[in-house]
Amino acid sequence: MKRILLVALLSLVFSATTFAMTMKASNEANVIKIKKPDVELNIMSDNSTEVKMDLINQSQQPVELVAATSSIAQKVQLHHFVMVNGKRVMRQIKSIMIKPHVAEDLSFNGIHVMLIGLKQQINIGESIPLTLIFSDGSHQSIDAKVIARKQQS
Ligand SMILES: [Cu+2]
Repeated sequence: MKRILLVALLSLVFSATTFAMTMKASNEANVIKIKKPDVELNIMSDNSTEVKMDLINQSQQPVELVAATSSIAQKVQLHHFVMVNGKRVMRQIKSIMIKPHVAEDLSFNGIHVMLIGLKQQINIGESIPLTLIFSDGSHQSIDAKVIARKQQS
């Protein structure tokens, strides 16, 4: 009985260690370089706003941005624009593909990260915490700066 317990305990410790090592390795890799993360100041009627950034894939493999979280928003989605009855509307997408050695530039008018249900007011120049989760299991926490829409490039 004792032996079974010991084996179970050992395998638990081992799997926890393996998990920790995997997490560490994927964090150290930083395969995706994130440049110029900006949050749009304009808040939409549903208390949401857009985030843009440049995502540069420094690896040989395609990597997808699969999710994002922020402590200031109730939920965060990945969006693109589609035409519906002659109107540009935002729709949720499952992931954003970043090809090897390519910079995928997110924008307020194109593919973007959407902060939905803001828990607080945001002001120009403020830093908004955002965590990006990628298909290779890595994740990166960044600060996105609040800017006015006219400042976009
Ligand atoms: Cu959106």
